[in-house]
Amino acid sequence: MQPDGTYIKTCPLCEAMCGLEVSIEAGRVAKIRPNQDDVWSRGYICPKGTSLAELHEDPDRLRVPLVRRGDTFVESTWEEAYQEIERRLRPIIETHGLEAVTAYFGNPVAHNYSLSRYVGAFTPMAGLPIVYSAGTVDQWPKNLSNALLFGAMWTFAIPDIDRCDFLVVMGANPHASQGSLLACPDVLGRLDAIRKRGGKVVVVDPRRTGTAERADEWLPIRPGGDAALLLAWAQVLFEEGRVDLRDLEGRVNGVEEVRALCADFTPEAVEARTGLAAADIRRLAGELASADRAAVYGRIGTCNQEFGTLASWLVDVLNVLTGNLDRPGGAMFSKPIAWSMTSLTPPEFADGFEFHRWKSRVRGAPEVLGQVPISCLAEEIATPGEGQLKALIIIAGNPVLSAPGGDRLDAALPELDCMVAVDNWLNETSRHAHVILPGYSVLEQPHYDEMLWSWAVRSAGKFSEAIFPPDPERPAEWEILLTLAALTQGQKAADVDVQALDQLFFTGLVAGISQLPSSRIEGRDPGEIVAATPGIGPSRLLDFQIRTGPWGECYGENPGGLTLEKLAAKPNGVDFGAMVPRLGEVLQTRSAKIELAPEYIVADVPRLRESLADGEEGLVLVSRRHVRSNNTWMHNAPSLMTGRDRCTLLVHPTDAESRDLEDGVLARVRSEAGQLEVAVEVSDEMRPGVVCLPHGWGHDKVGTRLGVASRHAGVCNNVLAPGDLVDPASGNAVVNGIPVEVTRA
Ligand SMILES: Nc1nc2c(c(=O)[nH]1)N[C@H]1C(S)=C(S)[C@@H](COP(=O)(O)OP(=O)(O)OC[C@H]3O[C@@H](n4cnc5c(=O)[nH]c(N)nc54)[C@H](O)[C@@H]3O)O[C@H]1N2
Ligand SMILES: Nc1nc2c(c(=O)[nH]1)N[C@H]1C(S)=C(S)[C@@H](COP(=O)(O)OP(=O)(O)OC[C@H]3O[C@@H](n4cnc5c(=O)[nH]c(N)nc54)[C@H](O)[C@@H]3O)O[C@H]1N2
Ligand code: SF4
Ligand SMILES: [Mo]
Repeated sequence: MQPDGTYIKTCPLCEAMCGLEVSIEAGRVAKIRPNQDDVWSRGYICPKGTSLAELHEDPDRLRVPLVRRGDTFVESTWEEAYQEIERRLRPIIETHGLEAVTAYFGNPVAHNYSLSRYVGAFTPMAGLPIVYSAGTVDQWPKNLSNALLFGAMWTFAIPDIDRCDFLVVMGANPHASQGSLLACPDVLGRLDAIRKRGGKVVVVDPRRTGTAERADEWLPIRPGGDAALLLAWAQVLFEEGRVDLRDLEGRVNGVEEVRALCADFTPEAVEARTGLAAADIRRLAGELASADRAAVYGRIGTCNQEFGTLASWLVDVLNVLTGNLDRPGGAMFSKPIAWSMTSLTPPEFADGFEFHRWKSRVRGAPEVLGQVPISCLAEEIATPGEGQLKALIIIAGNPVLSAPGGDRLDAALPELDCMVAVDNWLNETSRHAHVILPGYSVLEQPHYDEMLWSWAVRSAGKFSEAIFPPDPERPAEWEILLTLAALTQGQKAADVDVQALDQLFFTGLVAGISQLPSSRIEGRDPGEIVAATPGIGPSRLLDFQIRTGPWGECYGENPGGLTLEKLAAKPNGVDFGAMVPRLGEVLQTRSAKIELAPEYIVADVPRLRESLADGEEGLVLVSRRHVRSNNTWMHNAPSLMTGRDRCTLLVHPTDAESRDLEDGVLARVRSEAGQLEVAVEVSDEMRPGVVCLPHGWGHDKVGTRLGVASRHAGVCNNVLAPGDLVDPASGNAVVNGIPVEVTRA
């Protein structure tokens, strides 16, 4: 039994990475409090942080594998579960090849100690030609724009929130999300600080969110209007001679192309599409240019929409045109203590980024950055013919609820001959699996975020140990991934040697890194490095990432420098300061300059131009998040589910009145993709003409094991999202700005 005492833990639920103090009494969690001494979060947490105990103790959480027997699941040993996978997978691969097998990676992959470090090993080791992910209902447009502007898809410029004095927040609601592609605890407190030091915060959002409430100005934009607004801001800057690259002078290609592109996007020309007054647009361009330290920050509202790529790109364009990119108080690149696997250019893009290299079989959707839209998955399973998918490995994802057209996926999944879910719950997606393999709870494993520190506002880091030792019979998720990779490669379950596979992966990685000119171990003997890095699995990898990171001891090169052991000795974390200019280090474009006007993105501008005249007819639907909810999977934590129903349709009073809707009545919401019925919440926080549903609900499906969530089922907003509605350049789903009809049910 775990001795009584207080343990330090970093919350892995979102990008804020808050420090927690977990008190254990009599082998159980007695209390979870914010860790006031955490150097990074300094005592900040949100209500989800304290729910880790409920997640750990949830009687519905799976602790042993489940294997399907007809319509039910039976508990099995790990050996039996792996054998069942082998039994199902082998004939598929022998008959149809690996083209018939795919995987889907969900959001917790990015947050999980094991999965985040081994997902990059899994796909190549398994040899899967095509995989899917939640990325195409999320940040794919920004990945695309990063790839073309900076030469690196995971290199995000983030607002230097602690030093800027003018911040534009577009399509992000940190009041709920706690920051996204912006790791920063207590974003709202930091927005208050901007205002306190005399700065200004502007929120661009069709909804007057909790974030907008804390801003100086709210721009209730028409959904999808962001790219037009940003181009108009650029146009004003050029027209008024206020473009000033400052230190970026000579380091940017394409400024003149941008000038030409935005020439006809005057504030007047975009009024209709943005729904904003030209005078306000013009004034704000001036304020942006006048501010010494300013940043534009865009997040999911600028991605999951019709012009996702253009908007994501233009956010950085504005930061460049005002000379604020890579400048303190502007939009900067973090310098993580431990470099992330995502910073490595995938071999397929070693010679530059090329798109549309292949197309999806059924719809002909072009590949972008190695993926096609997640909405393709359903038809790839359901449509017979050469290349039809027969096997699916879902890793920490719930696409039946999270993907547009998830109802089609729900109908298609039972057709698979082999479906494996690596998941801790029997939920809307995993209920279709033949085998479910659970990972550890958060409290049963160590923690250090893999990729999130790459967009953190400070160069900080912290490692927390597991609090409860996991059952020794149970593999960690990295071991599960390596085993699944081996099974996919046709190995017999009984023969899989996880340690050997891990050694193969690690030695290969070290060898690759030792050849990178940008690496601190370039030219060193990889064998020596491997021998000097003890341990196994994610902790060994993390140790390597820290030791070869900017403050690392680098295998004798910098004695006294950081190692995992040294970091672990400081559970409250270490902090090496605020972001520093480092464009030269992060740029990976061939020109070694920022490519501000990439042809591929610019080619989408005419589509935007054509849309400028589109009027506002009828209602459109957008999504929202809530601080007490986390995508589709935390509705089973009782303490988060108290209070009023949060799965409601927000409707502006004038729209409600004209449709005979009032608070609490059921409305029928219909789109070209589907329909649902949901309770109305009349609210003037909506822009008129825009209605809003939260995402991640719809827990009324038969066959799940979610006692609490199923009593608060809610409805799945993705039933309304047409699967083929995508941002064409990136293939990212459009789940905001969907035309809907709303009537009283
Ligand atoms: N309409 C609409 N749709 C959206 C969005 C939107 O804003 N609007 N947002 C999109 C975005 S940004 C995202 S990221 C996606 C998310 O889409 P998904 O990633 O598909 O959904 P999640 O709810 O994050 O799925 C988490 C799954 O992982 C499991 N899980 C939780 N913790 C662990 C763990 O430690 N290990 C393992 N193995 N499993 C675990 C949960 O039980 C759950 O099944 O949804 C997208 N869908
Ligand atoms: N509590 C909680 N935290 C989370 C999550 C969660 O589900 N719950 N999910 C996590 C995940 S996976 C992600 S990706 C992040 C997302 O983090 P955020 O990007 O901050 O996500 P949201 O809170 O959905 O805020 C998106 C905002 O975009 C607005 N919007 C919609 N359409 C448009 C548009 O066309 N233009 C503009 N300008 N705005 C628009 C919406 O009204 C909404 O307020 O949050 C993460 N954190
Ligand atoms: S904001 Fe909440 S969910 Fe996010 S890391 Fe902090 S405590 Fe966890
Ligand atoms: Mo996300």
